[in-house]
Amino acid sequence: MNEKELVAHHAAQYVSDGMVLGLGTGSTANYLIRALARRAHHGLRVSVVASSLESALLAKELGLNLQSIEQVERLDLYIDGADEVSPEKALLKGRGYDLVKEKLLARSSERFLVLIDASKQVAHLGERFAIPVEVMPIAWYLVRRQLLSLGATAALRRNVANDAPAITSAGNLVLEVRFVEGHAALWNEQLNAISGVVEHGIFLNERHTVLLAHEGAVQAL
Ligand code: A5P
Repeated sequence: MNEKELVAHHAAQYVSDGMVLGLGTGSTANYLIRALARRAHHGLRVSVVASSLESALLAKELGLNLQSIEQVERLDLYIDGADEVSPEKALLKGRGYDLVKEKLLARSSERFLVLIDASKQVAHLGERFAIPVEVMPIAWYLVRRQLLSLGATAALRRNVANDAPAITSAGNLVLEVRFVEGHAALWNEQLNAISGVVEHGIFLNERHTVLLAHEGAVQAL
């Protein structure tokens, strides 16, 4: 069992009967979905909503009770991975294509559980990856100009074939942004103030719990 699998298996124990659970996206989330399906096969009653088609298909294939986001009245818990976690527990997410739903579910849930291994820990956000800024297609150039005026760099994310800009599941473009100075709280404020920005990958520590798998053990940060 690798550390992503270990932390996902541990997190699946946090789920209790009758919960409505949001499923994240990525390899750690996939391990969680599999662990959850095993518990459901032993009697756990849970409804799930997915932050991506990939997670929805896996949940359905494994027999989980998949609901659409528009149907659920409440979300008890959202469980997902992250790309970076700072010492202040700020998160960087969004290297996939479903940031809009990830953040919607994370923010709409009573609790948000973040699952990481030690490779995700950074001294400050943006250390390893650019900040994903999801923008309306028509707005990308104007948003980029505002970001440059803030002293940031911003490049359109390319698709895997590198022959066109990447398009997210929500039909938007993504600017990969790097700020020269400042910190996550300031960047969060600046990005939230730019018209045409649909979502960005900075999750300040609102109230999420981070579970870290390290050297065979899992601890809550
Ligand atoms: C999806 O957009 C991302 O935020 C993922 O949650 C993040 O990239 C972590 O992915 P892994 O669990 O595959 O490391």
